[in-house]
Amino acid sequence: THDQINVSIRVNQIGYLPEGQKVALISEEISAASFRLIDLNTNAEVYTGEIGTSIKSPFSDKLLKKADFSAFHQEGKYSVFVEGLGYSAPFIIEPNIYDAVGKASIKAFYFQRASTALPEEYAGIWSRDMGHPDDKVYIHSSAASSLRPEGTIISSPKGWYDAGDYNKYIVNSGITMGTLLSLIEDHPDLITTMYLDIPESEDTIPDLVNELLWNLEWMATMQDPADGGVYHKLTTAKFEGMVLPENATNKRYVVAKGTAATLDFAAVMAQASRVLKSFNPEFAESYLEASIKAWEWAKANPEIPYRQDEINKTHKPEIQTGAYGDESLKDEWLWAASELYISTQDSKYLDFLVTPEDFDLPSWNKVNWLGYYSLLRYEHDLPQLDMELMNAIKEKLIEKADHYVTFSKENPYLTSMGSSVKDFVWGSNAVVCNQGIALLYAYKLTNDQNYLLTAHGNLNYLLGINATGYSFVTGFGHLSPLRPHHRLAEAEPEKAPLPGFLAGGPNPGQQDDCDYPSDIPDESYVDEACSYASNEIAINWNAPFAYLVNALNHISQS
Ligand code: 9MR
Repeated sequence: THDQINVSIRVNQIGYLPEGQKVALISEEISAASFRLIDLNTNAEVYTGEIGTSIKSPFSDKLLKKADFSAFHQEGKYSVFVEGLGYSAPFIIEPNIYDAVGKASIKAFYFQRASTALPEEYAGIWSRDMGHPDDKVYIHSSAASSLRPEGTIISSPKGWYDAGDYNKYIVNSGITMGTLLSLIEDHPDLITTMYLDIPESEDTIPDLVNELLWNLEWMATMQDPADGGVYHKLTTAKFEGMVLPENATNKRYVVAKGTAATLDFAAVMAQASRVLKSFNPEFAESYLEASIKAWEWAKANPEIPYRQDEINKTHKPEIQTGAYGDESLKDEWLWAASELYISTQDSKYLDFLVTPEDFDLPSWNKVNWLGYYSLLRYEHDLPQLDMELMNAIKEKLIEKADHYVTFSKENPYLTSMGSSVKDFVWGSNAVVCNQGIALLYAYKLTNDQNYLLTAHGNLNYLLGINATGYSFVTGFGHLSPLRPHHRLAEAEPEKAPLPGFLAGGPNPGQQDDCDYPSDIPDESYVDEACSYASNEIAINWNAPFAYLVNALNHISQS
């Protein structure tokens, strides 16, 4: 029987592509020298192979062994059997094996919608009543201006909840939107074929574009029409309890305009104007205007970081929610200038396109490479771009991608994740995804399969081949998070967690009060709702996951 599933045999718990690399990783000491592949429909043994020699884990003394069945291509449902251990989690071999998780990773954004009820027709058992109308949001004293003094009420509905909490933060929406808009620009066929089953599905606009519009419409309201500056966030003063949106009714504020928020906004709106051109020309035009206006505000206010502690010294009520404070703004300038240059081809932005000294992995506070990726995408349409700049971008990207490939071949998990211990930060799973995306850009430039293989290794890591044994996406895999730090889920703990969400992932920082099973960086994960530092969900983690899984899926099917 295969009822004793043993996750010490690590597999991609969703499955493998028939032609792809297929490896299981054995994370317990064993004497068996071979493994078997069992067809779960017939119970037949369909393949046997030798177990590889031990490889040391990069972060612990654990020894791991590979079971490689890449030579097996037959479609079906299988398990890896190892004498003494038992059966791995079941998995499928099929060409469209990532369709469902790819779709779910984007449908997750629908579940994060603020200011609307989610009918059962689209949300199934996760249907809910309307909450957070955000039609009466207060100007916080830190955001007061002469036309909008403290206490002024503005309307700022829609948007996505940032994460496990219910607030809406422009900086984090920035990288999230940039990543999803780039998915559309890099894989345009995807958008015409992906059906998400959302209220707008029957209109003429692709579902993915409609989903992005939900957040764009909110973002547009965060710009002060008087001067073009953008508020840093829309938030309650303190985090709400673990209750449903309809019961989370504390006063909401827009807080302090800032340069990072304004430049991120400028970048997103400029990129959105390109994507929307053929679907909604009116919005496309108004978003480009909003972008230019935001840029002008930033020019006049080039260094206004968001410093929550400082703000709280002089403004009331005290704001305790996510800070997303960023002291270094060079990268935001680069990103905004890149997107604005591509969308307007106005040469005034060219001066801001400085040559990269390094490859910086995108994260909410490091966004320059979102701009460089876009320049790479449109290089051939932009004759004015400096050759030296473009060469440096390629060189730095390839240098890093090569480093990732080398590391992935040496470490047992076959992933670029962990080439530096610093990879295991708060939201480390987004690091895995963003490294995968970088590898896909390197692949696009060179057609070198090693980059594609390593990017796929990162997907395998997220779906089970990692030091914890979890598939980190809710609802997908034999062992996946059941108690994410997610108010929408925790408010109704009797239900399965909302599906398609990537957990933050291993984080030895452990900045919460949970008990972790291990202090080792890549094992520092706990599937408990208290663990906002390792088990929260967030839009800026789901976006690169959606990019990685859908891009890999698209590449393998085209
Ligand atoms: O993703 C953010 C991480 O980089 C920071 O270290 C952490 C602490 O400031 O905050 C994370 O973002 C959280 C935000 O502040 C509030 N909403 C939930 C986010 C994910 O945990």
